[in-house]
Amino acid sequence: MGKSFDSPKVQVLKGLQGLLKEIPCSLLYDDRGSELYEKITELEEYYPFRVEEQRLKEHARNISASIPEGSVIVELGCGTARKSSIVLSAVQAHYKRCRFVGIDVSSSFLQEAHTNLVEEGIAPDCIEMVECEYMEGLKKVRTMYPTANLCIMWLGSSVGNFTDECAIQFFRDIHAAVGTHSQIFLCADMWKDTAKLYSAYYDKKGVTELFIKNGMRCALALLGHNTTPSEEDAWIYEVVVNEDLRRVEMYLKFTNELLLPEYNIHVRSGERVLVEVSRKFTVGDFNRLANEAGFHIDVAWRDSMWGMQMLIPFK
Ligand code: AVI
Repeated sequence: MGKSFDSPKVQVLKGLQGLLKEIPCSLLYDDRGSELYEKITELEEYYPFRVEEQRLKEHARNISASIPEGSVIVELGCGTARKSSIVLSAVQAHYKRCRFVGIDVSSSFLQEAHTNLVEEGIAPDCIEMVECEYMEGLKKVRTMYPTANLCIMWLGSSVGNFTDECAIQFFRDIHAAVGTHSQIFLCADMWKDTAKLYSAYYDKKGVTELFIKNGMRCALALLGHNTTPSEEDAWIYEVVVNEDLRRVEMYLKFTNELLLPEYNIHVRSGERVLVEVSRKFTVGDFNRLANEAGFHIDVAWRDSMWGMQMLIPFK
């Protein structure tokens, strides 16, 4: 796949011109994709969302105690802040005060997040929202708070959708944007029973299939190719739980060929395009990743289903 610093269109081109075809998973989250993802989080089979919320509730007190007093809690892609509010309430109870900055590209999410946090009892004058891409947002927050410890929350196990190379670069970019007075608090899904993984990504209602097809539609639209419903019906959704790479792979198999000669793209009938991967970590996998990115794991809360970790940059 193209590198994440390529434009989305270049990433799509590189991904579809290669031998093993793929598209960048960042394209899954247009408005329709975000709506479908919300529906995925409500599916019976999709355990990650619920488990993460439960674990945050169980460990909120200990998590808050690992965030130094006076820290600014910054959430990347805060959405409606439903999960971060669990930690924020605990921080407020622990220190009698908490300061929060939500970063998101969606202004409607930021407004909703603000309302939700106030409803949860977070003092309105302690909440700020920054409508931005992540790194730009982090640089702004560092300018707003030049000396405070920044606790950067990255929830939702999104690290699972990154390759090692991209995740390492992402952590390094965070470090470069905010410096050493910072920590990252994130959740990562752990490797588990393959049948459980398969059904989480191949749900009976077919919502994940629609989500994946929507991503492919967005990718092709970037190349000026608007797909028809019958073209999309000919894409078969396939899920592979790859035990060697410890990841769930979500493919679309094309049963009709796709020819875009102006871009040198030819997806043959029967060929699969990898649309998304969701990695599931072991403790060792995650330790290696953090280490290579220049962070060490300070505290972790883990069980066989889920893992949450606090990362601190090496001095
Ligand atoms: C956002 N991310 C952590 C989800 C996951 O589980 O990898 C995206 C997703 N794709 C299909 N279902 C959910």
